[in-house]
Amino acid sequence: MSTPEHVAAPAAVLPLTGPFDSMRDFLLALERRGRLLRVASMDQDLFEPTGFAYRAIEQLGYHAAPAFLVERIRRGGEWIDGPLVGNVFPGWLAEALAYGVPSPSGSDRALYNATREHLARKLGADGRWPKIPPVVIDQASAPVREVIHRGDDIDLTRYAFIQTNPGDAGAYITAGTVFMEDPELGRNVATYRCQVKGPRRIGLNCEVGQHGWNFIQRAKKRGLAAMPAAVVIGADPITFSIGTSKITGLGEDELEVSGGLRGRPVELVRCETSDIHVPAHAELVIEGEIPTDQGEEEGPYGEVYGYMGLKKPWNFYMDIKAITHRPRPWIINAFAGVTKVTMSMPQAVSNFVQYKRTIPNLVDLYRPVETIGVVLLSIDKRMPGDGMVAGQHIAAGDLFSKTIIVVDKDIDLHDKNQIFHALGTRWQPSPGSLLIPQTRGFPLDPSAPTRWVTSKMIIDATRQLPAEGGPEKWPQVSRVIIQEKSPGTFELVDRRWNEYFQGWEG
Ligand SMILES: Cc1cc2nc3c(=O)[nH]c(=O)nc-3n(C[C@H](O)[C@H](O)[C@H](O)COP(=O)(O)O)c2cc1C
Ligand SMILES: [Mn+2]
Repeated sequence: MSTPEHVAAPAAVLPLTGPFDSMRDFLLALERRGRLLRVASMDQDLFEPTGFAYRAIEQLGYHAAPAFLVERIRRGGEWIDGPLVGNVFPGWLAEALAYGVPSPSGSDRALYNATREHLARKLGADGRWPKIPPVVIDQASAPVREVIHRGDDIDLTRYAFIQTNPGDAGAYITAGTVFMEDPELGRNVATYRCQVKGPRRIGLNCEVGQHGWNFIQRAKKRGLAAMPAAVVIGADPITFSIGTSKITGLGEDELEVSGGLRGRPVELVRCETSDIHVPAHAELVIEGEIPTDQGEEEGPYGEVYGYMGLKKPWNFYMDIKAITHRPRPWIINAFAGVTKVTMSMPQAVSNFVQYKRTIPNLVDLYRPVETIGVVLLSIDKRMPGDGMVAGQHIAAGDLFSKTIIVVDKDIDLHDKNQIFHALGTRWQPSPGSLLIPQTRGFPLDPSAPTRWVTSKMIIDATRQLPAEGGPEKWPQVSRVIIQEKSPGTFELVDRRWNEYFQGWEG
């Protein structure tokens, strides 16, 4: 098989681990680890990429389903060149590579631990991430400016943006990083979905209260009828992910944190039509202007909870002034509500440090990738009430928490079997539950009809102490007895594992 023309650099010059300067280098590193599947073509008219994304998760699981790259798609009966790329953060290997764990190896769980420790070492004693400001390079040396379209030459429909779900209002830029600037606040970098509305117009869905929303309101107050912005496809994986997390406040530049995590600055280049600066090694940049006081309807769109959202009668839009890109840009699609769409580790690490201050006996904290709304935590239980105290801190502090399950420190939060076992054997629904009738919640939860408002449930599945109404003495876990009384058992079985199954066709 010949090398596809859009594979830019020969594999040998690519680093074996991150941080990477571009999404493309990161994906090629995944490919070398056997975690990127190339498919020659897919039929978008039958929503094949989305079908594939669902099936990959269903058949292989969230952690083993690979990233996939589709060379061309059939859309509206015509073949268009991609590539279109999905599931770009497959398993914990993806985060280990992206954040630059040295020689990442071992099981998915080992990679999770290694990445967490790698990032925890970067977090300052003050709980803040290191910062390195970006640098600006020459327009002439920026890969994202190899191809430039202006004026009538602009046609967004040329690129492999897709309608992810038949219920969506149309094709979307699902993983665009929106760059905005404000004279006082500086830069903002954030992912907001953008509906493709025509060859030179996109919707821009920054929800009320988001930093982007603030930036637009401030531009309007300054008297600007339209505010320049740029939507970037294929920013490097760390920059993309920081742009999707709430670890920077209003007026804090996401790129400085991205630089800090990368250990070297993000390289920027000036836009074609505005003073905004964008990552030089991105795949594609859409430059334009957002009217500050005019809007249009937008949506519906299949959102991250896995449900179709509501059509919005009024939403921002952007008129496109220029498109610049690499030759054959890689179009990254976030299959929202289907696959994992961003990297979560920095948020997880800083959350852990934050909660460790208020819950000193916190052992581990994990939001399962399978769903939003469930938060698992384990504690080193010492006092009656410890489980409920810990659960209430999380309920109050974590916007994404709705069902909060607290377990003892011997339970591995990544092992669903152990969580179910604790629910079945250690939890007494009364008094081990606390229903919070009304508090703040994440606004997209389809079960909560009033935005920002939700009820919550804390499940204290730690072994209840006598003072909490639990038994005088808890029996030992049988598996622990075999580990303690016969330490060679699991070692022997692991050693013979392949031998047992030799010639077995089950
Ligand atoms: C794939 C993806 C799509 C997203 N789409 C939106 C969106 O359409 N609107 C929105 O307000 N937030 C969206 N988010 C969440 C924001 O990116 C996130 O809240 C981010 O912290 C916002 O940055 P800001 O605080 O600078 O506004 C999305 C996140 C991801 C990962
Ligand atoms: Mn921000």
